[in-house]
Amino acid sequence: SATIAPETQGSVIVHLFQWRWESVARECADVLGPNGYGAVQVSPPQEHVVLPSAEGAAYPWWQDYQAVSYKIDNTRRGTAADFAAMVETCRESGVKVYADAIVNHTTGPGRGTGSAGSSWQGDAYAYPAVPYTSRDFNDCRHDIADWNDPDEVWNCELLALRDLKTSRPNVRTEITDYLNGLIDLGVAGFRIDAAKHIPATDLQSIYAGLHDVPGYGGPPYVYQEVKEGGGPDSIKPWGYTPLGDVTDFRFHAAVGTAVRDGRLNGLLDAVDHDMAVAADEAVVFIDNHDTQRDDVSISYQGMGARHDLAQTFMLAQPYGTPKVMSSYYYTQRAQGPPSTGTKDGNPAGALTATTGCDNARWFCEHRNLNAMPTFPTAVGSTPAAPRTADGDARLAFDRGARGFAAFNATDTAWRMASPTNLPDGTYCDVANGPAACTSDSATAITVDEGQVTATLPANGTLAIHVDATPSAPS
Ligand code: LM2
Ligand code: CA
Repeated sequence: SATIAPETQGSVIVHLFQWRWESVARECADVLGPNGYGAVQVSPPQEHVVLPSAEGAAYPWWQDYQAVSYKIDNTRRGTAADFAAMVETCRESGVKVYADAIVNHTTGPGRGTGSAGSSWQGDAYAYPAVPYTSRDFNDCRHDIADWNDPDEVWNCELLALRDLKTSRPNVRTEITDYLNGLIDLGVAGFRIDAAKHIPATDLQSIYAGLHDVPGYGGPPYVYQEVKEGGGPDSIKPWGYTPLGDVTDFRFHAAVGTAVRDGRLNGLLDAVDHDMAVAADEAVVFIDNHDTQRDDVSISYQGMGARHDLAQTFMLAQPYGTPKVMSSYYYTQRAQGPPSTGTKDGNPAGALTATTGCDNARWFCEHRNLNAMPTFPTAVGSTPAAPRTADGDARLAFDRGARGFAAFNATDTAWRMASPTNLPDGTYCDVANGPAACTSDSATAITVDEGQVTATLPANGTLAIHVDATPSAPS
């Protein structure tokens, strides 16, 4: 699509949901860069509401989806300096930063002081720090009632969130300036939150003013949140693809459920025929921060290794730009991230490669995938060709002569022998280890006379490709 900037490494995105900027920076250097990630999606960086208690939680995670101003200093994830340092460190590690951009709306009702100290009055539609006043909001001041009517979907309120009148030039300029400030810091892409609730013509005008990303020689990568529902084409995912990519929820619905239930046969056909938009227009995911809470077909919490298998499958198949989910343990929907308890429910700052990730706090699902993000980069757009199946829940396929992957969505080991088009030789299993191995590593896999032989444990995976082969053992 037209908005894709040149890649530093692959295009795989990981969403480090609610991570502090300093933790993201460390992860870029220690884990994301070395394992082939192309980009990290970070939580919204703009000033947000601060809610000591709401819907049963102290400082719910969704504070961030209510914008008070476009200041990026002192969000719950750190200072403006922390943010800038993160972008720089990630860039040096070959990893782009994509920001979640809240541009459809500001806050819900009520009034208060935002994370950077700005006052806000949702009740009066007043945000002096931007500034926005009442005339900058759409006239329909009630929730969307008819979800098939574009006029309501675009111009009424989503969850009582004050709906910006993006037809106004000054509103467009405020948003463009906000995004440009992030681009000038090196941010290379945006998830456009609630894009479906903004007319495509308004978004087009907002994007038209965006700067090129310094050092990458092109505009930012844009992927728009457009959940498919009823109504005309103008509010469907394909109503927004002329402007940029879209999130394809069909993938989550089809693949998440099938992998959970151990139905792998037929999935390659499904991703080939049954998705909403073209493969190069879609961002795909097994779960995201919303589906984990509101539409749980599959998530790491409760599924464990089967969820890892699903995310590995997503990285092995050809449809869409994969977005890996990395989340945290919770017992209540609104519950915020694991906290140090020191300041306003801010997430812990001590996440490192060796501390912080455990099944009681941050799950760090992405680390379980090892160097699998190198796989889509190595195989490119080569189609998938099934090679071996054993029942419905065990499947192996080639990606041309460039990659081979196998999946065992059962609770018992699978002794697999499968033909492959990969050239004979030794490869590093990137689903289970780093892209660099030696021929005596536990993850070294041999293709001999066109055949791969291996034992996949319960819920196990295997993935080899032509760009990950052993160096000679020392
Ligand atoms: C999204 N994508 O288009 C985000 O992925 C999703 O997480 C956001 O909802 C939503 N759109 C708006 O940006 C979340 C969360 C809601 C929460 C909103 C705003 O799922 O529960 O709504 O953020 O913080 C909360 C209350 C809701 C209330 C609203 C306004 O849960 O009951 O509505 O605040 O006060 C009266
Ligand atoms: Ca709107």
